[in-house]
Amino acid sequence: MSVVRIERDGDLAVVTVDNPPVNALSASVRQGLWDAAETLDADPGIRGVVLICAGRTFIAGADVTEFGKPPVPPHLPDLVNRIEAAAKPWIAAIHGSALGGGFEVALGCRVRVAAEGASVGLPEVNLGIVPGASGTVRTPRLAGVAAAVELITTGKPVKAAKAREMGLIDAIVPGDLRAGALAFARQALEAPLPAPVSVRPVTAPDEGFWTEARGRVAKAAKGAAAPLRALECIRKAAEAPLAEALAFERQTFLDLRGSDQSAALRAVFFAERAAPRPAHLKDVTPRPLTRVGVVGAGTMGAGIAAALRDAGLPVTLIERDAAALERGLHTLRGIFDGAVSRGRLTAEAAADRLAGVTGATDYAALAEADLVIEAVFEEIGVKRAVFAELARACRPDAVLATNTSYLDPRAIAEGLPNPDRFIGLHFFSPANVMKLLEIVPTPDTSPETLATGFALARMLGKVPVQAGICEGFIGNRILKRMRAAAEALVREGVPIAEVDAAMRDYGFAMGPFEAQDLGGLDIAYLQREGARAAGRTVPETLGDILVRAGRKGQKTGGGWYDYAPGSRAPMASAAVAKLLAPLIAGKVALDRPAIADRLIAEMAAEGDTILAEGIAATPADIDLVEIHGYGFPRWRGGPMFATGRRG
Ligand code: T1G
Ligand code: NAD
Repeated sequence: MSVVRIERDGDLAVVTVDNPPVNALSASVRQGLWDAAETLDADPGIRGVVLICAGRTFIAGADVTEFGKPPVPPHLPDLVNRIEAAAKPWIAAIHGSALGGGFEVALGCRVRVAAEGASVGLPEVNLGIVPGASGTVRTPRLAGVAAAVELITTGKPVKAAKAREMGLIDAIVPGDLRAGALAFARQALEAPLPAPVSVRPVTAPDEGFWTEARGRVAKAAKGAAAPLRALECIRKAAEAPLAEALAFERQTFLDLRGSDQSAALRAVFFAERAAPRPAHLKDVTPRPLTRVGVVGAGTMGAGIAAALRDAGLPVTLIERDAAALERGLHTLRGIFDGAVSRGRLTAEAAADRLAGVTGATDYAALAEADLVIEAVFEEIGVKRAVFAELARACRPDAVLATNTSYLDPRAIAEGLPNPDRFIGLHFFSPANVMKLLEIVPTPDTSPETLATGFALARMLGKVPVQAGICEGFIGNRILKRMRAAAEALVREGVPIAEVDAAMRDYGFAMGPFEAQDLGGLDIAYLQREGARAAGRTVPETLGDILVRAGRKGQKTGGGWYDYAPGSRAPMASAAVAKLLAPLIAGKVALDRPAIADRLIAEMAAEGDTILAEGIAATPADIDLVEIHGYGFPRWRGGPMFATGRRG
């Protein structure tokens, strides 16, 4: 069947794009739309055209898979112009998402209407590019420069109601979109139509506007190039004639499309979409998940419970006693209240989230749970005791999961009846925010249980990555290696603050030493001490010396840095310099890019080892772990991509 079809409804035509899954603008869709404009312009029985899409969404954009290939005409900018120039006016009827080139096609239409749940956006900066078919030029003419800057430099889609307020769409159509759009079109054709978007005037803001916008956009971009380039395009659109602005946008688009950043962001885009549905589980049906239990309501347990509630799942929360349960519920309330005060959640929604949590100290409350996630203290004895309780209280087919960071899941599951339903689900802190979920099967874990882990990730909107069993799984293992390399640099004489600054310059929000001061140096220290107590040789680290001197990070007023009371601003520490002086070789001159290169190379080298051992399946998985669990700059693609390991 054709990807673009024409039907007639009296004197109106309905042009339907049907190119699953997301109606991307492949060459055949562009050609089909072009032909439709030609056919309908030549049809004397037709007065207007409604453009609508089949399936789950309006046109979601250019076909990203075509980016590396030679362009095939008709080119999208020409198509948008062709639709705008049609003798019979086109009306876009939007459902799902009109994104990127999809929204640009809608910009070529004379009028835009949308279904209630629809959203529109120009997400190109997320792919390291700018809109390439007049988005930066037509949007300011349609909705003003400020709205265009917000939409294009953030790349965030807006919902129909907000799009209507911003002037991006003309009307919201309740009920059946096709019928509503046809009725709207009939009425609109009775009066003079609004001017085509490209001929509408645009008001150029003053220099102060651009200075402020540049500062704000640069800060949010954290090193990504596209948002600032998009801003330049919008400025050109506001100040130069139409043709010049269109040419400038096209050139910027072509420049960026071939850039390293765009290649990295495209690789991340496809890796993220592949992650939730791994090929080896294609034919495996996950267990249904309707009731979930969480044991332990500390930092992680409360965060996991919040994530489950955000996805609409009822949660039973188990603690060891009433006081601990009260503390846990208090933490959980704090998470939802925080979302309310940041404007992310209404007070009613927060109350509803909390009402869906049942607290208990008796495991009998878990009798009906489909899945229970354990998040108690990181001690093998405590965890084993919890799983013994779960074995007694839960259904024999309930999936039982541990959130352990470092313990061997096989040891935790020892003696568990039906061990095929056991699995590691490693969330990251804060668990309701961080997107990464490491999924760790044991040799006994059944494919259904594994598939259920991935199904859970999909429900929670997480990025799941399967990891094999080793100390620290994928992410913490790489973190450990990177931290050791950072300490090695300090031993060679690189100042602590230079290491952190190098990683911030690279694109991380924080350097490795600042991050340890924030999280606390004691956790890793205790783990090393545990290993030493168990008879393993663990050489003394610089971090050990600091912890023994009482410097555990911000919470003790100092770690790698000093902190003034009440301040989070790191200050170089004379005390640290003195403690570490005997171990520092001298002073080496390494510039910041060289420092970052060295640490990224170490991360990638650990990635190689992890792949060789089969702990991770692909380099892309490792990159997803670093981007979604450890703040690796997305536009660099991850350590494996950045070091050329992804072909
Ligand atoms: N091109 C090709 N494939 C795409 C695609 C695209 N634009 N968008 C999605 N897919 C595939 C995706 O890989 C997956 O494939 C399947 O569709 C379902 O996606 C000139 C330069 C529309 C909100 O950035 O945001 O236009 O894994 O799992 O959750 O200015 O897809 O099934 O094989 O995400 O329902 C701008 C990106 C392009 C939109 C639907 N557009 N897509 O979400 O499904 S640049 C975008 C999305 C551009 C012009 C330019 C989402 C969605 P598979 P999914 P979903
Ligand atoms: P936490 O100390 O904040 O919370 C642990 C909670 O478990 C406490 O509320 C405690 O009362 C409860 N608890 C202890 N024994 C229990 C029992 N027998 N029955 C019921 N509840 C019990 O610890 P956390 O930071 O939330 O870590 C929990 C687990 O998550 C650990 O295995 C840890 O390694 C792992 N983890 C932590 C992080 C992190 O960043 N904090 C990240 C990933 C994984």
